[in-house]
Amino acid sequence: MCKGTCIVAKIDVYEGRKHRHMKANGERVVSRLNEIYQCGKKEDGTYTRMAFSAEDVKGRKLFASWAEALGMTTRVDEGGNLIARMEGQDSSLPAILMGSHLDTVPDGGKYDGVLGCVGGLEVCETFKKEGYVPKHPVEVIVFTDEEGFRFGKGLTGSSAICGQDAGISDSELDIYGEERGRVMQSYGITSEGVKNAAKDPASVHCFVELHVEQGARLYRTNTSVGVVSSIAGVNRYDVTVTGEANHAGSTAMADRKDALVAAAGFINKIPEVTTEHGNEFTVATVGTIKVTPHSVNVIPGTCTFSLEIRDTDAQIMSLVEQKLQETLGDICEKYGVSYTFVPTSFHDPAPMSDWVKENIEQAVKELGIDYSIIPSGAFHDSLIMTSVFPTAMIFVPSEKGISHSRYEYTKDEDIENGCNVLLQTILNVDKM
Ligand code: HGY
Ligand code: MN
Ligand code: MN
Repeated sequence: MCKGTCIVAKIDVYEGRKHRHMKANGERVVSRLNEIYQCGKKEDGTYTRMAFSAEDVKGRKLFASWAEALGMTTRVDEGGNLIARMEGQDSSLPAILMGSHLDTVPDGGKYDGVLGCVGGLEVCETFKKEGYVPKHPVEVIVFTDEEGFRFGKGLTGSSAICGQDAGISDSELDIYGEERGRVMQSYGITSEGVKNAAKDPASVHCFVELHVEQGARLYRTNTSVGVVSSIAGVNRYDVTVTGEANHAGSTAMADRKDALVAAAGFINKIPEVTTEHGNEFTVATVGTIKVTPHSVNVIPGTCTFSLEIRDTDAQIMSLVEQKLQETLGDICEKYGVSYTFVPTSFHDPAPMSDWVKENIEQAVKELGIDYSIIPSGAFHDSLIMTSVFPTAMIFVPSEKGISHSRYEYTKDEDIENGCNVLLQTILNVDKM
């Protein structure tokens, strides 16, 4: 099997007579990843493109300018999704969709999401440079607010395109106390308008998302490409433990109802309970925490934290939720405090579409690249897209499995491989 960048996507051109070789330009893709990364540069030296921020808007404008230079039309739908479209031979045919997201987590990396957008554009640019006109129209979508850390819910644009309630309102506040209605003005959208962004399923042939793995399976096995079998589900909860705020100097240890101590006891048990009742894919995380009154000399009266459970099996997710809740109940009883456990979002695990996945597998084989079939622990816009449109994903390795970090890195040759697999996949599905 070929490793590295020795591949050339081979296709029969649409007239079916001449044989033509097409190849994605890895250097151009890497250079664009770097350019978009610069759009996230902050004064504190981190690179963050939070959804709806000035940095994010700058990145989207740059992306749109590249698409327009190719003669693609661009528009922003009511869900805020930026859609670049290249017409095919027959504009009435359903479109082949590619894409991902440009927004990042705080202090995020260069590849997460951006690769799927820039890779999709690279497929269009290769077509254009080769004078190749696909049968179907092709669209590259930059989805709105995939990460969701700002308002605690992501996948906003893909939910809108799929006609699913994104669960948002203009009056909700982000973690900095800003109103959604106000911050979404940078995209020219409103929470009400987002409800009208559904794409007609009949207008879509399929969706293919290229992404970095964000885990270490490909890296550890030195495998060039992953064909994604399914995406883990993710359920989120807000947990509040309520004790008694009291004086930190004069309240004896035996007399305390310290909400943080109880919460810490529970959080400390999460790895054990999750491992016991889950499987190798099951993960549970507390990612945010706050106490009140938040004073150095007051025993915390309340402790509120997020809890997230992910797995590729919905039943295991329910079981782990139940066991974690029982554990929380036992610990709170021991400390004489109470708790609430409020579900905030549910996304079931989702298998990828068989026929699109098979087309990716066929593409990888045609290119002679080594690959494996793997599940995705991270979620992606494809998690939502697969509920309405035939959807599948291509992964390339993340060095040491690191992602959601400034240390996220994918080798240039892996980037090029991924783009060529995407190119060949699009050529294959275009024949159908
Ligand atoms: O959180 C996730 O899994 C995704 O990377 N946003
Ligand atoms: Mn991410
Ligand atoms: Mn992503």
